[in-house]
Amino acid sequence: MSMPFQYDVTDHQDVQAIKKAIANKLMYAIGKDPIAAQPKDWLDATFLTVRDQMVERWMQTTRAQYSQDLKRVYYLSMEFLIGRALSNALLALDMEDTVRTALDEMGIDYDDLVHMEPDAALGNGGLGRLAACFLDSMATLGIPGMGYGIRYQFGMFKQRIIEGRQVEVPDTWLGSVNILDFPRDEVCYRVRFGGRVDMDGKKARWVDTHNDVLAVAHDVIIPGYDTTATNTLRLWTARSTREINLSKFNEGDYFSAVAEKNLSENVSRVLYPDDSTYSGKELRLRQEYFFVAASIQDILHRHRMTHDTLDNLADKVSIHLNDTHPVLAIPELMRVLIDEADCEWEKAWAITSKVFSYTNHTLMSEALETWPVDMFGHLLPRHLKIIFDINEMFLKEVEEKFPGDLALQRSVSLIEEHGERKVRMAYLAVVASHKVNGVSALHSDLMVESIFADLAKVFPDRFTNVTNGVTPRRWLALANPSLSGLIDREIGQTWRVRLNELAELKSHIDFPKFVQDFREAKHANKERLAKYVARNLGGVINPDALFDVQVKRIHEYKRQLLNVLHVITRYNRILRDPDAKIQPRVVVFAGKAASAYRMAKLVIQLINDIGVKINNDSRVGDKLKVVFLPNYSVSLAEVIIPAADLSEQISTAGTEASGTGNMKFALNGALTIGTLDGANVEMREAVGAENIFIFGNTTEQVNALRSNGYNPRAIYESNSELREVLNQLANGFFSPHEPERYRVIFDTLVNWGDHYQLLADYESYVATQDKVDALYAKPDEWAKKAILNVAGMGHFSSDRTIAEYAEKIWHTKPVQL
Ligand code: 26W
Repeated sequence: MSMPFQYDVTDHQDVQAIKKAIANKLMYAIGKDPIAAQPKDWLDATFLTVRDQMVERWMQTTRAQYSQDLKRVYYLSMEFLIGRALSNALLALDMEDTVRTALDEMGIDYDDLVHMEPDAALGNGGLGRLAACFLDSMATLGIPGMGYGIRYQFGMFKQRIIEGRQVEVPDTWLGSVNILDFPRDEVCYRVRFGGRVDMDGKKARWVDTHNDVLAVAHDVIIPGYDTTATNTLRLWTARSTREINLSKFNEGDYFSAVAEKNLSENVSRVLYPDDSTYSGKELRLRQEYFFVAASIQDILHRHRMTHDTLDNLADKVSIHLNDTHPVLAIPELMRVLIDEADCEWEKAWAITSKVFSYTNHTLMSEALETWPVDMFGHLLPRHLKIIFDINEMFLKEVEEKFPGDLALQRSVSLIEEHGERKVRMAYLAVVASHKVNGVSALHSDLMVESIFADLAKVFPDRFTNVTNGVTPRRWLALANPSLSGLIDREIGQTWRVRLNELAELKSHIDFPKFVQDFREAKHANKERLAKYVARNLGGVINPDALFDVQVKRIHEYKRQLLNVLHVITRYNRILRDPDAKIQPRVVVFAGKAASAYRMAKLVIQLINDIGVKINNDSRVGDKLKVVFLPNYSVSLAEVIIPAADLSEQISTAGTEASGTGNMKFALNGALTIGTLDGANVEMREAVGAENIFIFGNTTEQVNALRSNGYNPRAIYESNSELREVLNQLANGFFSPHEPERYRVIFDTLVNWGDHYQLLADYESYVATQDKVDALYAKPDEWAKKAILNVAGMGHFSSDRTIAEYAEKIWHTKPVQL
């Protein structure tokens, strides 16, 4: 017998050992003398030291997963909005104190170092951040789960504000630290495009493809919190099949030799920065196929390492589709099973339709992916044929269940036939998945009443709800040390993995000392944000004012404009009656607009313009300040959210699928002002209706207005305060150098139908804001309600969400370690 390998394992909580490890990394891996090392070198050395600690756990988990032959979940997502990795890893491994002391003894400031790390911003917003929270929870629960995505060279753009306007700057995150990942050059698959389908009798062959590209794996380690369990996020990078075209190179055409390589590698170049309108660009379709084709090959390869058949695939593999973006995995798995593994169609379908499940994240028709049949057929001819075949089989099934109902067949067909023919990706996802879920109770109900109403007739048992959640590790323990330290002293530390324990805080509202400490924790976070504002914007904000915060993507349905209407209303009130007592407020906005979304960009400009006017008006002083913080990101959210008193969740009822920011705010002790939309509905139940500010029309009322005729102009004419605000927008009050700048906003709201019904909710919103002021004037009462919000958030942990997925949808069990 050979000797087992010997590893030199460093004790992760031994300060001297960690110091030595960091010094060794600095010298042998980075190649720097401590005297000459730059801050970034120290960061890299620390990263490598921490990574070593994770690798051991990672291998242990991987070995256990194989030996226990557990069912695996593959979470396919075009987006993973991870944020910073180092501080999160140190929290998971319980190494923060050790590393802090070790660095301190070497003369390096821990906090400075941690804040140097750029965010991994491989996502747009809610959907991408949800995927990151899910990875954290899957690892923490020991679910054998793996994420698959794209390693974009350029992630979400950086937002600069120049003269009040958004300017997009490329995000070159890979230029700096290479987080915790391992390049896997040997894990490499060919992905084919184009060509045609040859029929050899009944057997189809996909041939003559061109512009093929290689997908190379990068593995990111995902540590679970306080457990050995560690999962993997595998991200694909495109590499040209030929490094450069040698014949062209030899002919002296150096430029086109390199250009060809660049073109094929473009597929993983950049994240599409649009999270609301689907754009139908061919490169996007290429990206989608690229990452699912590589992932399916990889999944099957892994299965075959321990099984000699694909017959049991559905017992061992669950593939989850994060929205429709990875839906091509369905025809791709069918193709591999039929064309390459010689499965019969029926058997291939039986396997495929057991393997997949799908989450819908939006009801908005403009966001639903449909691909023109022509474009699709050019890029993926074999897949188009498979989709047609699935459709034929499916429509037969519909005919059997509902004989002669041609209208139903037309309505559920995978191919949209009116106008240009298009493939409906969401329908394909529903037809091929064994479960389809929405992301909040309301959203899941609306989903089967609206976009999938007819499909739900055919598959009544397929649809379900799994309400979103957020990871309490990043969103409370990491982001809010003041509050989490206080909670630890009060109820212990295990809320990090059993968030329901926060309910114990309910009875503590009767302890004046605790209420006082809670208020002080909030105040400390507000001071932290005020410092950030002073440093980055130069403005002074008063931490004693009420911090009223709306941070999220800028979109008309989220109604940042309604917030603006209220801010201007306040401003006018202050000017009208300068001596009236009014609750001082700081209204904070942050968020990115899709680069082609004119209205969203105009809203950003408006917020900045009213900020200039109000913040410089000496009659206003501390009573009102408006701040737009540039470049909203995961790490900025970690500073903003803990500092909020009031969380704005004010979308038109029926439009926000769930929201997850709403949960993060309440978890950090903010009160919500919101509509009965998305998860706000369930949050109201969890915290009690008396501890949340709900206003505005319900989904039913919104729909009734839409169908019975909604007249925003009548509201404009009847409400004088509102009229004043809207007139100021129309007449250039906030843009004197360009008086027409905001006319289009006035027209959209007053003359063009006000699609998101801002004016319908204005009065109720402003009246509710007045109630907010009144409560804030009683600091202890406010604090008690805020505590009850924290205490009520147990349900909104992504651990609960993932446990529900595992039980109801994936049927997976945790690994035993
Ligand atoms: C094809 C363009 C595109 C890209 C992304 C359309 C739509 C999307 C996403 C579905 C947008 C998104 O992030 N949706 C959000 O998902 C969150 C997680 O479930 C929810 O909490 C938010 O309410 C929902 O807007």
